[in-house]
Amino acid sequence: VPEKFATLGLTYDDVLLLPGASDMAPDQIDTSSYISKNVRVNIPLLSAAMDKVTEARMAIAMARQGGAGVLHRNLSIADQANQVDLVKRSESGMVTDPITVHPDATLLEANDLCAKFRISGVPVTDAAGKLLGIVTNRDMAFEPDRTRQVREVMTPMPLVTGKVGISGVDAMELLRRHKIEKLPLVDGHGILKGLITVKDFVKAEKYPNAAKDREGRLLVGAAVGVAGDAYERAQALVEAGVDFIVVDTAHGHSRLVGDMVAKIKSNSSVDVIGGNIATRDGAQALIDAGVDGIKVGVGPGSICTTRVVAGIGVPQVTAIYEASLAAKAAGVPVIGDGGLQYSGDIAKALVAGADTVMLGSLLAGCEESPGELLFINGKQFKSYRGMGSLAAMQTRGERKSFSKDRYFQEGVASDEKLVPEGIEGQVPYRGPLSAVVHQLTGGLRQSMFYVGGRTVAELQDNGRFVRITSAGLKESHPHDIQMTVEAPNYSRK
Ligand code: RVP
Repeated sequence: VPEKFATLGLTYDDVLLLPGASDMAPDQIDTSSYISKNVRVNIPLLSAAMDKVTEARMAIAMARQGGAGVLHRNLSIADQANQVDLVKRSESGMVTDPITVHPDATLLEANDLCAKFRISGVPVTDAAGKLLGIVTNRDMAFEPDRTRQVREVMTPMPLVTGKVGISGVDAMELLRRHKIEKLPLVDGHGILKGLITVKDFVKAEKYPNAAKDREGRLLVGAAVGVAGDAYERAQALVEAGVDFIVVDTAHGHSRLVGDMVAKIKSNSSVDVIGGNIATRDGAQALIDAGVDGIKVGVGPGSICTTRVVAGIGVPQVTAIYEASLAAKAAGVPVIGDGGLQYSGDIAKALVAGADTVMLGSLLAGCEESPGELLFINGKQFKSYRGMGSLAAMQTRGERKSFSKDRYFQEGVASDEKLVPEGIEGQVPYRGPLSAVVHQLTGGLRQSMFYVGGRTVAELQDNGRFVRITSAGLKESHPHDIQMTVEAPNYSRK
């Protein structure tokens, strides 16, 4: 019988990592880890399945940096599957949705397009998207009459084209052999599906650490729920090529979650992650249901009010540790989800037993997150909200919420009856993801050096905590000084 009062719950601000004996050079550090049994990433970071954090653009950026994004599910099945498709087709340098021009457009219009998007040429397609030719700067340069139609000067089909899914090596070989700069990709019906350019290969070299699947496409995950057509959603995502599915709820220790995990697992071969839980028993229940990964976190999120509204939760370091006791024995990776405020919290999560961490607020301010830049008093912000906030759960005009079953409120008849477990707000704009991830992984590499762990596994084995008091926390942050210059990896909350 468990005791009425369980152990003392600790979180990130309650602990620090002890410095340990270290004899490594910084370039020997390997931050790769596992999201789930079969999905490996090069940095242990995931972007949260939230509608202000992860859509295709963020997922592409995360995978390029070596981590992965989990696409949120507050959108229709078709839209979410399309997002998976966008990530999978983006590859290391393919343009999935190229700018095109209609054959009846004038040269002036085509030229304006090239100038606007800073490109040197555009595929010509009809209304159905069928590739008819290509028009480049060179076709237009010697044509003084700008009112002529594109169809009169374009290089018409047959062009050198590639099939959708062509490998980078094969594409490069085609570009080289035909001495061309652009390779349109078409499907079996001649419909334009993408464009590979020489310029994009330079980009591929820019992301040497990208996290990719066996075919060299960027990794991506996607969230599903448990209610309504959640299973059909999972099937559509699998069909679109998703690498892992997260059965994503606020209470993963519920039979519905275990059943959904088992159902998806029985009919597909992608990894299935279950969550969220915050206890050893919760982790064990998911393991028994057959999960490939466990997501831990009840209430730690920056936008989350579950702990106040329902009085439920476990401080995150303890939650991760408890869950990992069951998970390690079963060989199932653990994701520490929510509550991270600084790069130092990543290593703390890993030492507690996580294999990767999931970030919401730390990434919501990036350029690649969905949503517009807000200007308030001359400062730049982006909006951020919990998936359990009223705004994310309510119906707005035509737009319904697809994700309120995360809080098991799919049956709530009207918006006034919803019980939110999250809030809405804004976070400072942080610029491109690459710079943010550089600081986060840079901090992690420092942690690994201090602890004396070359790999994530060594960090987990060698890391030890010291518990601190509020005086210790005060000493940890800058003190007795007025900060005048903003650091790229530190701000007072
Ligand atoms: P944070 O990184 O602290 O912003 O937390 C992000 C996490 O918070 C998400 O990955 C999710 O598990 C959780 N979340 C999302 N919405 C809500 C809510 O409305 N309560 N919580």
